[in-house]
Amino acid sequence: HRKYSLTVLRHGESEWNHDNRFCGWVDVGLTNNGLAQAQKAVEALVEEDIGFDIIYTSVLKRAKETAEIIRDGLEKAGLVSNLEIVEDWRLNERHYGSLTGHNKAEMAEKYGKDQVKIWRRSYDTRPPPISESHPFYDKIHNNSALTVVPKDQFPDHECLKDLQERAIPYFEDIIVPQIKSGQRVLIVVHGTTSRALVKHLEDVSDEDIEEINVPNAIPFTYELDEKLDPLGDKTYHADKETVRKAIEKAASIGKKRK
Ligand code: DG2
Repeated sequence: HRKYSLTVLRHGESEWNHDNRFCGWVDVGLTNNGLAQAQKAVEALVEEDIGFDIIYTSVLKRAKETAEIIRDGLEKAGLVSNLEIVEDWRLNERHYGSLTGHNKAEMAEKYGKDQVKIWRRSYDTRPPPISESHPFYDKIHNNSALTVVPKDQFPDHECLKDLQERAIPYFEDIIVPQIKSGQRVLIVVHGTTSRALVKHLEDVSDEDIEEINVPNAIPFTYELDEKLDPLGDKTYHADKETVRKAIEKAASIGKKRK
């Protein structure tokens, strides 16, 4: 029977989600819509009386801002007090390599939809690496939030498998002990980090993970047994139609620049 629960949330719409650009390690903020989406996520959690003891997030501001909105909202509703937010670079989005900054639909036009789907959703195919002359190379490397990343671990490009190899040890070593000690944990992360957690928890195959898309700003909860195996499907904290549309949006290649 039910022993633990764990809630995961992808950040609200970021500036580059809005502009339909590959983002990865570029540190953009949330749009006004993203802020409002995070507020909606708070309302859903409050409605269901869901509180947490600790929040884990990445060092990128789209995730951190979302985590702060959740914390502030839950505190205001009286569901939590002094909720700690722990950030770590190992929960960052995957590094999108040379695709960083490019419009997703334009890349599909140039390289074909199938290739872009492989880059976005395959388990182990990396996008091409970012070069030092890439327009966003300096921006990433000069970001003081990323100085915590050990030099020899700073990626030039990552696929889901690469992300999994840094994020899942962090989950196992740092987060799991908290869950097992009875803490109610929320993890506020990114599309690919969420897919890594879903793959790990649900033991999804390398092929099946290609069809799994995580929506912005809709929290989902697993009930877990003592071995941290999920008891049934994850529950999204939003109505079915909202979830369906948001997943469809996360899967879509989006629109070209106007
Ligand atoms: C998106 C995911 O990451 O893009 O890096 O562009 O979750 O931080 O918005 P997030 C990005 P896709 O893999 O869905 O294209």
